[in-house]
Amino acid sequence: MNNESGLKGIILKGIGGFYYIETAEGVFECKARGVFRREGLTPVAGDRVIITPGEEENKGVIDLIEERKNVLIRPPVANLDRLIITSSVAEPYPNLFVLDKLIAICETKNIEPVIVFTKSDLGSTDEYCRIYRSAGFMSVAVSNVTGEGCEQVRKCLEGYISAFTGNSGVGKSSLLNMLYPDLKLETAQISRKLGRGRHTTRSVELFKIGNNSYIADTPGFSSLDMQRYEPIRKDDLPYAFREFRKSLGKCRFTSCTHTAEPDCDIRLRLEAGEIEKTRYDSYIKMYEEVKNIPDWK
Ligand SMILES: Nc1nc2c(ncn2[C@@H]2O[C@H](COP(=O)(O)OP(=O)(O)OP(=O)(O)O)[C@@H](O)[C@H]2O)c(=O)[nH]1
Ligand SMILES: [Mg+2]
Ligand SMILES: [Zn+2]
Repeated sequence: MNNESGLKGIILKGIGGFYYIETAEGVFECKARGVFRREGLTPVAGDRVIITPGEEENKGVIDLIEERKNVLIRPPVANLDRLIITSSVAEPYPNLFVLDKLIAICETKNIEPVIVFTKSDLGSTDEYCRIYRSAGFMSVAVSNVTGEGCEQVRKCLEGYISAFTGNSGVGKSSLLNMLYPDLKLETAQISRKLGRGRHTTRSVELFKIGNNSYIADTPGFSSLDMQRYEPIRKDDLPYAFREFRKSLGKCRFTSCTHTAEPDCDIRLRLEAGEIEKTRYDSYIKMYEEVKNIPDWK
């Protein structure tokens, strides 16, 4: 492969086999070499690539996908520094189990989760924010009606590649439009009948913000999408709850699963109110899901 003529870039989006790649020489529309498909490697937004420009202006082919820092299936995006996990305190209401699962996936993929609660004009965000701050996360209440939290979210995107994720209808695109009005993303009214959104955003797209930040708007997921993630093995699970980590090694039994054992440091801290009940409950539920998967699998 001749990389002398290669041009470095980042995939902004992929549609129907074409990828749009931002380079120092503008945006190129590219196809991926067949070898990627044969290797089962699908280019996704956020991938850093090397392309060879073709004869036609601003067209080319992707020659190489650089090694990824991480990749998510839902939303399909690579090399994330931050995942902005968005829930709303009005319809659709937060599902803390889904939220904690997403956070746990972030922890295993070296992505810093930022927990955002939208529609603070319609309900109280206090308890939700308290839970996640106490667990050690940046947690922000926002409203596109009052503008609350806007600047805080904008700040935490600076200098990073971030993606917004959350249920359809929580207001991801609305929030992005408030932060960056030039984006003019499509948003929708909540369907009254279903009480949830209608998947207004249909594909993942990365946008460049300022000089060195990228943000991805993504379509909302359903909780079924979670099943497409490799389960976190039971031995790794306690590490995916960051507020548990300082207890690890302090339980009476070295093999403590933190579910029922006596003198479990995590359970002691739960009783002392240092660990949030909802977070611990999510751990137990995730543990139940994976406890019968043998270690060798
Ligand atoms: N009251 C209130 N409504 C909001 C707020 N943010 C978003 N909405 C409304 O919620 C609805 C859904 O917003 P979207 O931005 O389309 O939601 P989304 O998360 O992008 O949804 P998908 O693209 O389907 O995943 C719209 O009617 C918005 O006006 C908010 O802070 N307060
Ligand atoms: Mg949207
Ligand atoms: Zn324990």
